[in-house]
Amino acid sequence: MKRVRQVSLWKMDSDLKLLSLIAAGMLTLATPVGAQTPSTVDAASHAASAASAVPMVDGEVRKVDRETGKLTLRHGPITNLDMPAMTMVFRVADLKLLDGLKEGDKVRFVADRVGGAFTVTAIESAR
Ligand SMILES: [Cu+2]
Repeated sequence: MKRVRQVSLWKMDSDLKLLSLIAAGMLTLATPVGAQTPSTVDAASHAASAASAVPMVDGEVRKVDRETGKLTLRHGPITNLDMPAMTMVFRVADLKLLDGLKEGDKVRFVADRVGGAFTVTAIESAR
């Protein structure tokens, strides 16, 4: 369920804590009638188990724009987004993710849809 993955990634970014709370509320609404109202702890542990399921994707840096927090990547298939290999622009969840990145770098990264925008939530250099 896509929503659960988003909660887990939002949780990594304190700036998006509010969105996480909203998403947790949606999970509560999705609970079948008759079930106990899940606490926020339940939602968090759900998210934690889903986080490990989000795969790292191979990519290559095409452009780094620190002004706008945008990162252009040539990437392999992103299974959690049902996206084939392509070159495209991502937002980054945190400007710190751009530190040390430059055009031509081979990377491994995690991407998800955050607030409707394709967003890199984690990235590391690949050897
Ligand atoms: Cu893409």
